[in-house]
Amino acid sequence: MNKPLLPSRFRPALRPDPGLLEEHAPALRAAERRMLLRGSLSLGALAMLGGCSTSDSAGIQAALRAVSRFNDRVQAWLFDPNRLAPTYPESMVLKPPRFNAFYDVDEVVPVEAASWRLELSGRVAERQAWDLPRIMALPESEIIIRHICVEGWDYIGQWSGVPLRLFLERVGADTRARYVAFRCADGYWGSIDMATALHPQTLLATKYARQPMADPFGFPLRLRTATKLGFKNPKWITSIEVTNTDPGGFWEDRGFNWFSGL
Ligand SMILES: Nc1nc2c(c(=O)[nH]1)N[C@H]1C(S)=C(S)[C@@H](COP(=O)(O)O)O[C@H]1N2
Ligand SMILES: [Mo]
Repeated sequence: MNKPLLPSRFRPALRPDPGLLEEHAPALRAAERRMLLRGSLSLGALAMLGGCSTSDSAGIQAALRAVSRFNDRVQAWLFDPNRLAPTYPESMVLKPPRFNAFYDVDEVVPVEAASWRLELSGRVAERQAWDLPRIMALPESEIIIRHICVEGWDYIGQWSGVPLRLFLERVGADTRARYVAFRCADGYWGSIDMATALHPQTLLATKYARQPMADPFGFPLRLRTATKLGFKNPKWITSIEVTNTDPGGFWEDRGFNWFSGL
């Protein structure tokens, strides 16, 4: 049986508003922007690409996945590890932030700080799990950036925590590996490319608006990167793996473009 290309709760073909596109214009390089404005490829063209008829939905989905994987490679190649995403004044920060998950906010199961551990695996020298006091003792950075969800909403948020680069170096991670993968207390999982993991605006966040992060937003530890869409920012992280094998992700495995960069 075919998996649906997009989860039904998402409206099709949602894009950030034109103002947002303008603001993030440096990231949307010319070729990509042209494709976005033109309204993407036609189904017919995709079907031809995959060598199937437009009535063959499995074939179309296979073709779309092939295009998406191709896009991952192009986007990774275009990604400039030194370019910073736009930042904002503190006065624009939304308090509290806007919640989202693959379930409702009243179903959030809070994580116990005392028993919480961060497991490490894959291409890392250090194998011992970290507890929260040890994480909190690490140097902290702060970012005020725009969170953009594919559902078509966004907000300015203020996150702080240890830069992921610093953490990876501290645990002796192989930073030439391709992926950093995350597993979460709620069963969610996700992964990012190493260039994004090492980007200066990528944090393991423990605080929102300078306060300890509240339960619904990923207490005690979540990823917050300035260069990816909302779903690429796992909350309630319980394990980090450094790997060369594509780890996919909860939404990525349901057809969302894996790179999903801004
Ligand atoms: N563990 C976990 N992380 C997650 C999700 C989730 O369902 N579970 N949803 C993602 C999505 S789609 C979005 S938009 C953001 C929402 O983050 P926020 O609640 O802090 O705004 O979390 C991301 N990280
Ligand atoms: Mo999202």
